Amino acid sequence: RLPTLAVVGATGAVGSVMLDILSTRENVWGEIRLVASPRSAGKRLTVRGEQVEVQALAPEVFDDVDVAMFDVPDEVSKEWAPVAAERGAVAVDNSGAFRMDPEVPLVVPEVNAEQAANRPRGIISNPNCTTLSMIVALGALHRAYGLNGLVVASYQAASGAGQEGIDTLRNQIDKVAGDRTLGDRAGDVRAAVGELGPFPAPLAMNVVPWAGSLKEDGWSSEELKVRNESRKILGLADLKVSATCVRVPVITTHALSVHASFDRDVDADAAREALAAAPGVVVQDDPATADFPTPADVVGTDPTWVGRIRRSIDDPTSLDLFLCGDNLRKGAALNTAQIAEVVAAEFTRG
Ligand code: 11C
Repeated sequence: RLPTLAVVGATGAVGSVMLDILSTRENVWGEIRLVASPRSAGKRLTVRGEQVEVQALAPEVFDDVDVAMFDVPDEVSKEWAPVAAERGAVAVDNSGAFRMDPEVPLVVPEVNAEQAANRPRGIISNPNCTTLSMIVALGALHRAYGLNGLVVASYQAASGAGQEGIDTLRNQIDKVAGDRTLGDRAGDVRAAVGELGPFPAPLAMNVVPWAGSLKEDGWSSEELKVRNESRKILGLADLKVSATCVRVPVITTHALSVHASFDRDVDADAAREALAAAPGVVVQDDPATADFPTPADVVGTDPTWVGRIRRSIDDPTSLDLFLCGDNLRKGAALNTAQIAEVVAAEFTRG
């Protein structure tokens, strides 16, 4: 019997990418049930070429479900992932609600797939999209050289803040487009863009050094997620991580500049080879022809793209690199689907 899947949050920004992914990857599912808030119940969405009616989130939707994916806000996951687990489903959760729970594995199949089987609460967490946009490549470098430190600056897309983030950036771009008077006086862009939506400053014609909420000592929640989740996924409890998370006027695909330090001396060519051989990683790196990944070229693709790979001038044990990953695909829906497929294989193995 093929396992039954529930997709909770099917109508959101990540949910619609999920339906596309479920329609294009090898089919390992029997029934696929679509679930969303009562507001969206009754809508019909297409998955695997078939129209499926969206059901309202309720305990009964998890009856006979084997795997339930959650692409919903933290507070919804916090309440409902345990309900799905109680009813016998394995919950694969893309929120921040359970990621640091020691009884919940935090899984990136290319890095630590084996941990998906150890899930005492019946819940598996999917990492934050910023962590996910770099961690597959860093996992490969860790296997080669032994990682001991990361200094990260992110360049995060508006869609990380959901459909509201996308709509806000598009509206702001519409407001400033074509106005050649903007951009050389403080405050002129702010006055032109209108609603700031989920961002604390204008995003069109700007960069904003903030994502998430305020935590201790001035760190943002996003910066702490990059640190704590990288440590947990790589199994490096003492990894030194400093992150500065920045929002840029890109619709989808997060980019990161990473300074990574290792236990051993590194070599840029050998690092390129290790990365090129790693599943889920593509190396695009020819400085002579200005060939490197950018969000505009990467969006809509599955791998983590890496370029600008250099050995640090002042430290032979460090590499500097630039990475891009589609935050809605590998950063969210794709990794969730991959985790769910790892669980599905348990059912089909019997
Ligand atoms: C962003 N990475 O770009 C965030 C969104 O913990 O899953 C995802 C938040 C999370 O704003």
